[in-house]
Amino acid sequence: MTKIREDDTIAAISTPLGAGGIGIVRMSGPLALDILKKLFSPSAHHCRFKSHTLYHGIIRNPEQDQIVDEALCVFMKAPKTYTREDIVEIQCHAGYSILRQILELCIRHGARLAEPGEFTKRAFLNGRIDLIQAEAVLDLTSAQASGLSHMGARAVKGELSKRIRSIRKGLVGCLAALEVAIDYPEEDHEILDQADIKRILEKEVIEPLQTLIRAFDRSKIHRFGAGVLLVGRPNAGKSSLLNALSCEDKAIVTEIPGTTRDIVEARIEIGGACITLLDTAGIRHEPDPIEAMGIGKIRQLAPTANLFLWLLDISKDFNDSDEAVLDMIKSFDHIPVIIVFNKVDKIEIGHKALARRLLEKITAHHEKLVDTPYCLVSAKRHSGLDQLQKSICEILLGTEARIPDVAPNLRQKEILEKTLILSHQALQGLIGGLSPEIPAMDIRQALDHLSETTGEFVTEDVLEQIFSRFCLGK
Ligand SMILES: Nc1nc2c(ncn2[C@@H]2O[C@H](COP(=O)(O)OP(=O)(O)O)[C@@H](O)[C@H]2O)c(=O)[nH]1
Ligand SMILES: [Mg+2]
Repeated sequence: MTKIREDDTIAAISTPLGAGGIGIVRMSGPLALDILKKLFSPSAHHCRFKSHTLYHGIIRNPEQDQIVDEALCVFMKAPKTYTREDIVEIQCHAGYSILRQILELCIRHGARLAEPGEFTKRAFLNGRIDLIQAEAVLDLTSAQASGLSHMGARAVKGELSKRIRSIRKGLVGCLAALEVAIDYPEEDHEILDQADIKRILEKEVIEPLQTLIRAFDRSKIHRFGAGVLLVGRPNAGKSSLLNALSCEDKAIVTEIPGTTRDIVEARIEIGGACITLLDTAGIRHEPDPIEAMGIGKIRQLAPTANLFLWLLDISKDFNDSDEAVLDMIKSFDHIPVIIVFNKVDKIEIGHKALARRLLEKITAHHEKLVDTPYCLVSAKRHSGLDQLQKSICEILLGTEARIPDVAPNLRQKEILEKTLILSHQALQGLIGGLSPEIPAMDIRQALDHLSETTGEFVTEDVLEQIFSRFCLGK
């Protein structure tokens, strides 16, 4: 990313490219309105470009006096804008050629192409949002499922920043008291005594830090999604189940065993998290060469999976191929499993007894699966899927699958961990009766780390890393 000159005017297409109704070209900076005036002929003759008011008109190429598009334009005067600079948005039709022509006109008349994330970076540099809020904007623009957008929306509002500020306040209070103790060691201090400092460190610093770090762990699946691998012998109904769960017709389903050879993916949302279902080749005792390659792919993918759904045909007995599946599952012992007895529609009665009998055989081969949850479904009739989704949710997100309201991202969590270690160290120092200089040093360092979360103290490298992950136009 090039070094930003904050006094220039930037422009970008701010809506995704592709077929759509409308597209938006956005400009931010001191020339935004002047450029708009050169390109835009408002329908209303008395148009004075009042701030935050939408005007209808035509965008023209002034050199060739050519109409580019009919548009709605808005000028937003600084500082009540996203970047705290003057902003112009030109809403036109979404065709790429139109958007590009308008962007080129903006650039020809004095703007420069924005870097990825530069609008948000300006909002940060101009003090409208802190770094946590800026990163939350990134979450909001990339969220595939409701969990991340829920956390993102709260962080954009400043709720995570508020928690961090409160921890900072605790640390600052302790440091101030320790500094008084360093400067005036002989006197009794009114501000905070040792017991107060310890209590604040514990209750207002360490505990809230631990809560936030735990929230990161709880939010991991919401943030990064999860991979669920469907495994089972050929014809167990894996592809049918992928289609049923995703309500799509993604994978080919036939009665011919060995139809699926490549991995087929489908995304679904469970408990607010984005889950990638991966349909795989059937595993059998003696695979043909192509099936064997498919099974090789499963082995490659398996270590990254968060969960196996092991499909069995409830109407069939446990055989060598099921045993081959079990061997594969056994070799990834740390990955949880849900046993899915499929095709219950083929059996009139006694599903549970049949399932139990199969379970006995499974556990006779692998005792560890004794407490493994199981579900009875019919992928064909779409029955039992709610219960299956519930089990998936419980395993991936826990029984109390509430989406955390605030949770740090990985960068912030790593900083919080460093802050926690130093705060602990300070507390131990105080308990151990060290002279106040030493815990004060720890707290000062903890504060330095903490300020990297909100961005009061942050290097250009870190900023570049963060904002380069944004898309153009945000
Ligand atoms: N009766 C019944 N047939 C099913 C069910 N699920 C799949 N099948 C059939 O079983 C065959 C194999 O299904 P498929 O999904 O391709 O199995 P895969 O090889 O495990 O991917 C197809 O003929 C499906 O129509 C089910 O729940 N009930
Ligand atoms: Mg298949």
